[in-house]
Amino acid sequence: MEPEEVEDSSAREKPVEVSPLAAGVLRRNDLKTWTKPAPSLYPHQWSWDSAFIALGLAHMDNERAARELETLFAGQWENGKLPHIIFNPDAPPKSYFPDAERWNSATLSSDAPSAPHTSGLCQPPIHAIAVLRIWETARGKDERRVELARSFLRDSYPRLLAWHLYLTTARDPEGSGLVTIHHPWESGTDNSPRWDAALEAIEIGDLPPYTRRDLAHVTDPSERPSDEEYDRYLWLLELLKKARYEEAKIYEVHPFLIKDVLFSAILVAANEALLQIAQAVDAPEDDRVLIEHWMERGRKSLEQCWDPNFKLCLDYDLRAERPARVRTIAGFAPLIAGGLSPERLKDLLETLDSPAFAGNPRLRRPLPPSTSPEEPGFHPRSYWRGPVWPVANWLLWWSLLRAGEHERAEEMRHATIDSLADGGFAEYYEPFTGEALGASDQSWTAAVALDFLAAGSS
Ligand code: 2M8
Repeated sequence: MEPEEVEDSSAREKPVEVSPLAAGVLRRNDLKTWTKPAPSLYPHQWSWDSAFIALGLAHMDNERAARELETLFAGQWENGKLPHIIFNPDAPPKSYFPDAERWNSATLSSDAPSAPHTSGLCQPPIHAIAVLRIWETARGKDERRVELARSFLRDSYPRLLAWHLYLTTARDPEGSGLVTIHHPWESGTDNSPRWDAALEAIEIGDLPPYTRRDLAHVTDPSERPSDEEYDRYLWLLELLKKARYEEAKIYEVHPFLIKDVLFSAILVAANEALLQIAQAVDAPEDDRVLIEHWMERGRKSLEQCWDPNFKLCLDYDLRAERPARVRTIAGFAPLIAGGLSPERLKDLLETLDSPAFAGNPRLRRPLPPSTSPEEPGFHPRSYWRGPVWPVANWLLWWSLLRAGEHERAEEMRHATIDSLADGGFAEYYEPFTGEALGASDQSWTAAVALDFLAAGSS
């Protein structure tokens, strides 16, 4: 499984050849039908990691890329939810916590599959974007490959539609256009200061004892969430179990209900991809009208979350009935959702280029830190509190391209490839020094590298 045509002229001049190294990471983390996000820290299948991984694999082996998502779809819940983790029965014991037993989803919810075991949460819906990429990379290749990709597209479409239907109904009973998350882990940006105020307001009850496993894999604990944060994560999990993962019940009683703008924007972009898939598989006209409606409603609702002072979009805490006033990369949600007015695009680019983000003079490279260095909750080494994440760069790069901002997109692509050439395929990077942090050999970092490189060679 070697990368095909993923050479990039900028990377070619560098002492390090990024493409074969990226392919090597994906190969080493490959478990045949799915890929571990990282060699030891994450021994199970994660939802949005697998979608990004499929994007990268599409450039190496189209069939294997499709298989990655098929494995994930096998864990889909009856109600359409794609779970955030599918547990690997062969993972070394005590390698990750919370494990399948702690989630206990198959026993608690009739919506959950009895096998494979899954968590009770979900993650941002990159999947339709990945499915479309698999189709795009297969087109123009040999007939067998095109046929396989076409049949994958046909099989995936109802899965994706059910997934988006779940998000636009169960996760948006108000019909607002914004997705409600039940846990910071659903945002994918776990310990971002976006969630600090909401988490602080939660009173922890009788929490069953637990042992963190993540710290055994990362040497510096300051790079991971704190113990206080973990207690809150685990307490929320207990509450979700108490509600037997029932959406209506959760809405009634759960203390953490937040309209997540990044999640919602990714859903709009994924609906744009789903619409193209619907066209390709000749889906009923009604489906297409529905998907278009979701896109339009999503974009409108993000506009309502706009903060004119920060010139960014803000999450909304349904329990506290107020926006979370913190500047993080999630604020660029409207850029990801697309369909912007020229004025809004200008505002967002101004914020992106400003010292609050990629224009900060202390940065090693012009890449946006996950949290603005001007925020009190910023921390340059701590997970989603400040480090630069290549997957987040990918999302912004892709969105800049869709917005017609080719020069800026190229700058982001080159700066990200350079950071990987220097630091390897880390989970995240210290923004001022470029130091590699978290897990090494992180699959989605390698995967987006392959997609970045393919864009340079096309
Ligand atoms: C991180 O999240 C998991 C919990 O889901 C963890 O910290 O244990 C996040 O970065 C998340 O976005 C990512 O999908 C996951 C696996 O890479 O790790």
